[in-house]
Amino acid sequence: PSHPWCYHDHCEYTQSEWSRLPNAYCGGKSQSPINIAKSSAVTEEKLGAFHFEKFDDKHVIEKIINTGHTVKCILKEGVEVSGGGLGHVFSTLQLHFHWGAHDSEGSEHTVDSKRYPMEVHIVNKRKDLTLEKALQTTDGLAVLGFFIEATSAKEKSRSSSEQGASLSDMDAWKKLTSYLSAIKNISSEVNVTEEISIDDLLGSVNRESYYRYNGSLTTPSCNQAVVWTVFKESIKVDETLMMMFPNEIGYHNVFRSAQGLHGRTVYTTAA
Ligand code: SG4
Ligand code: ZN
Repeated sequence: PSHPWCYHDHCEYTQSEWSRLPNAYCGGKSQSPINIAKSSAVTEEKLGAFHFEKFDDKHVIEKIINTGHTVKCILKEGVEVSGGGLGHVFSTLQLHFHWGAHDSEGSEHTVDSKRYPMEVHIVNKRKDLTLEKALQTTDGLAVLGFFIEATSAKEKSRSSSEQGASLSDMDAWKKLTSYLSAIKNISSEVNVTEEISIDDLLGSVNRESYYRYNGSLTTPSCNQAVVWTVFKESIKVDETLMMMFPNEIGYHNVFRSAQGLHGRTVYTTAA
C-alpha cells in the first residue's frame, strides 16, 4: 500500500509523522540514519575487507529513475557484495542518492554531528532470500553508505596538473550527472549508454575503513532489516557536478534526520 509521504513538504505524512504510517516500522527502536559518535564506536576485529563482484563492469547501470524522493540507478544482475563481516552473499539491487539544497547538508548519517553534502547508498539483498523475505529479516539487506564531499581546490589543481587517477572518477560523475536533465520529471527514467562502473564512481576511497550497525531503511516503510556500513572516507566530487542534483532534479533536502540509538552499538574497523 503506498501512502503519500515526503521529507518536508506538505503531504499526508511528513517526516515527523512517518511513525504513524500504517504497515510501516518508522516508529521502531532500530531506525536509520543515526549520528555516529566516534568515541563510542567499538572496535571489532572481525570487520574485514569486502569482496565486490562486477563493481568494475562498465555496463552495470541499466537505467536512472527519478522516483520523486531520490535519483535511483537500477543495476543489472550479477553485481554482488560479500565479506566485510556480513556473513552472507548479497546481490546488489540499486544505488541512490540523498542530497541537500547547498553543500552544507544532504547526508543522512552524520559523524560527530558533521553532516556531509551528499550520501550515496548501494542497496544489497541477501542472495538466499526473496526481497519480501529479506525485508522481514534483521540482516536481510546490507546498505553501503558513502559520504560525498566537494573536491577541494587543491585536489582539483593537483589532478589537472598531474593528470592523476581522480580524472577517471571525475569522468564517471560527469557522465552520470549528464543524465539528470533527462529525468527532471518525477517517475521519468533514462537508459544508460555511457560506460560507468561502480568502481569509477567510488574512486580511490578506502573501502576497508568503516562503521557498522544494525538499522533500517531510511524511507517508509522503514523496515528494520538493514546491516549498515558507513565508510569513513568520503568520495570527492566536483562541486558543480554535485550541485546538479538539487539544480536539475526539482527537489532537495531528501534526507531523514538522525534517529535514536536506543542502546544499539556502533562497531568500527580497527583503522
Ligand atoms: C530510496 O527511496 C529508494 O528508491 C528505495 O528503493 C529504497 O528502498 C529506499 O530509498 C530506502 O533505502 O538505503 N535509504 S535506504 O535505506 O531499497 C529499498 C526502492 O524503493 C527497499 C526499491
Ligand atoms: Zn538511501
